[in-house]
Amino acid sequence: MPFTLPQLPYAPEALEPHIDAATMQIHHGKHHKAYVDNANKALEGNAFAAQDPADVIRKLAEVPEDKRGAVRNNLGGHVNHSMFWALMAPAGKGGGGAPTGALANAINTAFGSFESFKEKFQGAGLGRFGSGWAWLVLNAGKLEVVSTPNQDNPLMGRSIAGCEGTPILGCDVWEHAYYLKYQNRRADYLSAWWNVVNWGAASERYAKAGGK
Ligand code: MN3
Repeated sequence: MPFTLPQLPYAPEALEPHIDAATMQIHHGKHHKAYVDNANKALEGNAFAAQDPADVIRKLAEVPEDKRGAVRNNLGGHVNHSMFWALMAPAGKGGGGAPTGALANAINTAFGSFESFKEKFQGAGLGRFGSGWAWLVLNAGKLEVVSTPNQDNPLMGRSIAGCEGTPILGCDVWEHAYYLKYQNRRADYLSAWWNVVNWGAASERYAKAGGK
């Protein structure tokens, strides 16, 4: 079965005013769709096309060399964006606030406080030159903040992505994620983004990753 574009779990305008409807429509319907289409093109007729996309990017080194670059960028993009939509929710309706339970405790242990975690995460997003992602990952039982270029994902491993771990939270810092509303003001986008973070979804990812 080919890779498919997941539906947004909310209306495109549901994240306003923090993320505008036009950005969501183009980001999901054009950018993410192109990653899906190009990943399908790259892996057409290949056994990897029937596998879980996250599993495929985990073993990128096994993908035939002539397809590896296209899979890294496009299947990486598909995995990253599928996760990104699910990690957001309308402000006050599942989005915003602060983490609770085990994830909240682990964030306090790893970073001192929720506030210092947010500073570190925003720093990772701001410090990423050009296009990429800021991540909160669970790596060997510990939470870490990392960032990757382009559509790399920590699941690809240190030798490819420059970092490793299971993503708990990820924020797209490509200009296409914020330019229509925020233009060059990536810091403003990152500050506003906390209003739509779905901490319930992040907690589920944390538990599934084996976080305690
Ligand atoms: Mn994007």
